[in-house]
Formats: sequence, C-alpha cells, structure tokens
Amino acid sequence: MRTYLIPALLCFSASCGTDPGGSSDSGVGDVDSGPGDIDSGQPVDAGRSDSAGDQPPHAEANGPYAGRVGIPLQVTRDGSFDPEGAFTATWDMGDGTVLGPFDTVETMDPFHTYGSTGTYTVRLTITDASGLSAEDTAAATISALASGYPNEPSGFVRFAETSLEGLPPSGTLDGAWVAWTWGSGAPRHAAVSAGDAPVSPPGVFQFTFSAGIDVGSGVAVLQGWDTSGDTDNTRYRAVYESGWFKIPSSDFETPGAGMKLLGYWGVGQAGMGTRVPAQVYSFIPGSSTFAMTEWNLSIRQQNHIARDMPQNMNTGTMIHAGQWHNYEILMILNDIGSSNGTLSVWLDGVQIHEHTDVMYRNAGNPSGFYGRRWDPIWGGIGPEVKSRDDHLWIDHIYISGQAM
Ligand SMILES: [Ca+2]
Ligand SMILES: [Ca+2]
Repeated sequence: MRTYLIPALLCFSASCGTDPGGSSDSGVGDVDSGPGDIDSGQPVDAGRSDSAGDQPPHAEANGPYAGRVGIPLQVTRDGSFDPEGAFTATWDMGDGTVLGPFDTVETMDPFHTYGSTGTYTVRLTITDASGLSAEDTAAATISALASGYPNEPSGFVRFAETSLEGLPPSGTLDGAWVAWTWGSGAPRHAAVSAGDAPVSPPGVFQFTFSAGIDVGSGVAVLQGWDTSGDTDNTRYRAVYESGWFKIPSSDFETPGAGMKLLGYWGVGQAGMGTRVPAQVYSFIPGSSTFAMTEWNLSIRQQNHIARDMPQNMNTGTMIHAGQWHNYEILMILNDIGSSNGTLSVWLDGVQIHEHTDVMYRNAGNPSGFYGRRWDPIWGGIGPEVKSRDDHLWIDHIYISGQAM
C-alpha cells in the first residue's frame, strides 16, 4: 500500500505538472484530485490572466475630411489598433449610412458618396476579438460640385471648346484655335452615347483598350492645335484646360505599372514634328496587376529641357471607375532663364497639385504652349497582354489662355 503514496508525494515536486490527473491517482488523500489540484487549476488561472490583460482597442477616425457631392470620399482608420491584434472597423458616416464591420485591411478604409452638402459627423467604432470597443469621430464637410470653370484665371480667353458629340472634326466645335484629329488605332476610338455626361450629354469620346494589346501599347490619339499655321503656330504664354473623364465599367484591367490616361501638352519647341517628346503632364494611375475600381492619381512633368518633378508623382488622390471626374490644369510659362513656370491641377474642384518652379522653355526653345494630345497608353513592364476590352471616356474639353 505504501507504494501508492510515493507517486502522490512526488506530485508536490516538479513532476506534478505532467501528471494527467484523474483515475490512476484517484483516492483519498490523492493530492491530484479535487478542486485544489494544481494541474486542473492551471487552465482556470490562465483564463483569468487573459481576461485581466486584454486591453481595449484604440480608434482613430483621422480627418477632418472634405469632399464633394457625388464624388466618393475615402475615410481611413490609420492609427487605430488593438494591443492584442485583430479588430473590426465600423463606420457611421453621419447621413444614415453605416459601413461595416470590416475585418480586413483592404476594406477598413471605405469610400462613401454623399448625396447632399453639409458637415457630417463620421463615427468610427473599433471592436476587438473579445468585444471591447473604442470610438472616434471626425467631421466630413461636403461641398457642392463646382460648376463651370472655377479655377480659370480671370482675363483668360477661350480658344477651344468641344462637346465631343461626334468624332472630331465632325463633332461640335467652338473656337478657332483648335483643330481636332485622331491618329492610328481605329477601331480603338468611337463616339458613344452617355446620358450621365455632366456637361454635354450624350456624346462622349471613347478610347478602347483592346483585348490582345501588349503593355506599352497606345490606344488612339486625339489631338488639337492652332489652325493658323503649320510649323510655327501661335504659341501661348498660359493655358487653362478643363475636361471630364470616366472609366465606364465598374473596374478596369490594368498592367503592373499602371497606365497613362490623358496625355499631355506640347510646349517649347518650334516645329510640328517635335510635339511628342515635349510632355508636360499626364495622368498615370498607380500600379496593380488586377482589375481595379480605383487608382492613385499621378502626374508626370517632363519636357525636352528638364524634368522638374518625379517621373510619376503620386498626388495622393484617387480616381474611381464608374464615376465621371473633372480635371482642371493651369500652366504658365517660365521666364527664359528662370525656373518659375507653374503647373497646377485640380480634380473635381479640389486642388491636388501645384508646382511653381517648372522650366518649360529656355533660350534654345523659347516657344510657348502649342498643342494638346490625348493618347492613352496601357503602359508598363511586361510581358502582360490585355485579356479583355476596357474603355475610357472623355468629354467636354474646354481650353482658354493668353497668347504670347
Ligand atoms: Ca483587445
Ligand atoms: Ca459631350
């Protein structure tokens, strides 16, 4: 009988933790049985320890936010966390819309489109895995979508406007400065109907990114320039442009290095044949190898004289498939010998870029702005081949400025 007591006594030593407890040790005096059993107590103690140590999450709603009626506004939970890790994010947008709860990083910073102007209180609720939560609020001020050409400087003279109701030059034209034409690539361009075009429905100009094209492929070209001469046209000291664009489907298959949507202005050189290298700006959505619904909006400024900005400068602004966007650009030449040219860009009425030290021209290339060219490129690092047709619409191009 004593032999039974020996393991029981040993259980008070270091070997006790490995004792499974239970039947073999059951009996009167067995220290492993009963509520006082050291083994069975461990999970209980561990549970109490977790409960006491679980910290509530922290919510950071960021902001304040500013947006426009009808334009998706993104909110971000950046800075929110839970000490134990996992959490969900739920957004009450303040207009009766609740988004979430979201549990992945891809979904926690959602977009919302407000239907009317006002200042809304956006409330973010962060909830952790054990149900503890925290809240934070931010104001979202929603303004009316600007009409007309709100950032056109006073004193600028309109010299081109097209509602693109048909293929140029048969479409509606207004203004003597610009002749519209298009290059190779048919049938990658067309005039199509879009009843939701904001300024001049229903005719819009459609570029088609066709299935089968390789990365780096151009789509089609729409361009305009002064019709008064051929090789030494009227040049402009300053130009302002407004236009609209939309990816009409809900997403777009884009290559890894993004794509150029809107093309560029020619500037500086004399001679018609040298337009192409004189890039002033373009819009290049950020990279993805998947069909996307939204893109970072980047701008390029480069010309034959200098590249004063990074190749593709991210504006921190998003564009969205299925949504018309308005862009405005204002460019003013530098004085020869000084890097004091300006490049300003607005998206949907909100300024997203200003560059004030651009050298557009120098003594060897003294000319001004002279030509506008839209030439979307499904561009980037290959090998990638488009597997489906996608489209870009542009509409209602308006240009004004001051001749030299
Ligand atoms: Ca927690
Ligand atoms: Ca139109």
